[in-house]
Amino acid sequence: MLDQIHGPADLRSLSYEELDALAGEIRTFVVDAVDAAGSGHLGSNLGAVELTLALHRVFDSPRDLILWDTGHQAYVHKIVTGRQEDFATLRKAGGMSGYPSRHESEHDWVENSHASTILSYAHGLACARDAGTLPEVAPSVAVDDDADARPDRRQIVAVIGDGSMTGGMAFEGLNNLGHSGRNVIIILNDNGRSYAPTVSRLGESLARLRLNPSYLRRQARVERMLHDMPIVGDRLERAVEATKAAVREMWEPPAFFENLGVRYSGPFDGHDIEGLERALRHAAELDDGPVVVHVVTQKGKGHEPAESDTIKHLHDIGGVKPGSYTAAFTEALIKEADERPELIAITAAMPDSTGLLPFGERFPGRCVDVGIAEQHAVTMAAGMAMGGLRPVCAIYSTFLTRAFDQLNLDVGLHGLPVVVCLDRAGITGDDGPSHHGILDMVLCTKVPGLTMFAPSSYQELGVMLHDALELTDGPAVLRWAKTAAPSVTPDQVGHGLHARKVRAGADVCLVGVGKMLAACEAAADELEADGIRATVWDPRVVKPLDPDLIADAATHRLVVTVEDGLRDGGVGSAIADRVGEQALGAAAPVVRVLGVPSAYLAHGKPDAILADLGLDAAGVVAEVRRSLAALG
Ligand SMILES: Cc1ncc(C[n+]2csc(CCOP(=O)(O)OP(=O)(O)O)c2C)c(N)n1
Repeated sequence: MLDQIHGPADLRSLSYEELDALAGEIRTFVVDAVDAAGSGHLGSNLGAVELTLALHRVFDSPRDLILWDTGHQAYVHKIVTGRQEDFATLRKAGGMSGYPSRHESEHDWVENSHASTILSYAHGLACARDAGTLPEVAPSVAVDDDADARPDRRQIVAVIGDGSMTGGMAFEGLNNLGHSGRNVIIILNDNGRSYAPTVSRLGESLARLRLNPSYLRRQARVERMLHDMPIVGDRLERAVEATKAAVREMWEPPAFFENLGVRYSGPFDGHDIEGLERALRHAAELDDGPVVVHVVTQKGKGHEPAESDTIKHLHDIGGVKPGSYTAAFTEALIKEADERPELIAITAAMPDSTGLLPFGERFPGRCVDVGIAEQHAVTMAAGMAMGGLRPVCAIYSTFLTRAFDQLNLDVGLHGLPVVVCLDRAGITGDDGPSHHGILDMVLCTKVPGLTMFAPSSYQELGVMLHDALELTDGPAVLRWAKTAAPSVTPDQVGHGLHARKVRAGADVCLVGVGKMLAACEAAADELEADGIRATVWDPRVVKPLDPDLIADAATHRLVVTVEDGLRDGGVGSAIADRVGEQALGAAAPVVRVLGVPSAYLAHGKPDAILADLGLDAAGVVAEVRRSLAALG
């Protein structure tokens, strides 16, 4: 049946039995596609199959706007909006994105995969709709036929998970939307999970609500009553009020939403298409402000390995690999925590992929999951440090940009010893532009008093975490890539805030930041075969820069710096500055800075993207040859 679905209109003629069969086919398709891609989001998509089908049958996308928070759960949306064949290239270079993509389809509006944004987008789009500036889209024939019963208004439908509801922006959006009274339908896709179980009292209340049999019976009664009534005027009003009164009596979430000016309806079974459609139609008929439709889904539904994965219901596939920087962090953190009872680890809803799960098992009560709330995590860490604890925040590099203000002012200005550990730094690849961790060095190196480390091996990470925790008068940041970490001997490990000279040569000085050290060493080998002798430095600490590194670099006529972060304003440009000052009055060396350009880089394999940018051994060799030739 799946091959008959070329667009949302093809769904509308199907019976509920056919839809159930289609849902099964879609699940098999998604599992196979993620398996073939070797990466991708699984559990979240398997849980959203029926919801997506119901949304596309009730609403007329793209005339109605279906907006996905984070976007990792939009595979089914892609499947039913004509992109089945593109799944063969899922997350591959030049192929289909793992998130909604405006370039791919008119059904996709938002492609930023940082969480908790969708209520703000929805509010803005509702303002544009109400102002009449939203670009026109003709209604599709099928929906036009039965649209008479509904207000002639383009619907704005924002789908947000219970995990993403824990983010500050979502609360800000909800508050403002409720106050504005704009008509927006919010689908709260509640599976009780972020990556890990969702950490929030609202989440707990939602769970109580959805698990309480007497509530559900009463809810079902009210639902039946609503369903049996002609949907007009006063009587609908009265029925809705009855629903509200019924749920308000005892349960907090409805009151939580309604106190903010947002109607609440639910909870509805997110795998019952017919019931979902009824709920969505009712929501569409309301005309007095935003409404939350609370939908209960099961993450990973219909795929045994996902259903039985108690850690993350196969949110995505793959885990922490032995020998990775993340594994080194886990090991080092546990070692440090053994010695430092005041050490606390903090995660923003990602305890598994940041390597904190073994820490949490070993030290229950010393691992805090704050929800998808990076800003709060960093300022909470500031408070902890003020009070004498030693917080270590484990965050993906790309998500720290959310909390830069907090790092700069709440932590930095107060000179607090907070340690921030950034995983997935550099070019991350498959997830595309919103997930590359390329801003961290540019941003963090501007925070006064902050020390920043970039480990180049498994062993360095442990040494650096220890040294970072020894600092007591300001923040420290460590950043590392997802890739395997080189394993080195004790004599290949530095110490303190010193850079490490890896080898000496008179013709060129190569400086390789973090994992780029390996590219510089390989380039030095290749150049040596050509008679070009290279010095190689591992800066280790990218702020403050070691004066010995600067002084030595300044004795070469050519310096080439290599980093997997943004080139402009990054470590290389700071080195170039300092080398220029050092050589003042003498013949200053030429410093070539290699790094990532300011651009939204599409998805692809990290090594291939780096190679395209000249950030591999071959790129370094080419740069050295070109520059030496120009110098004559
Ligand atoms: C700002 C930010 N922090 C962290 C993440 C990583 N992340 C992606 S999906 C996700 C969990 C989302 O949970 P939920 O919204 O409930 O959706 P579900 O996958 O459970 O359907 C997290 C933490 C992110 N995308 N954005």
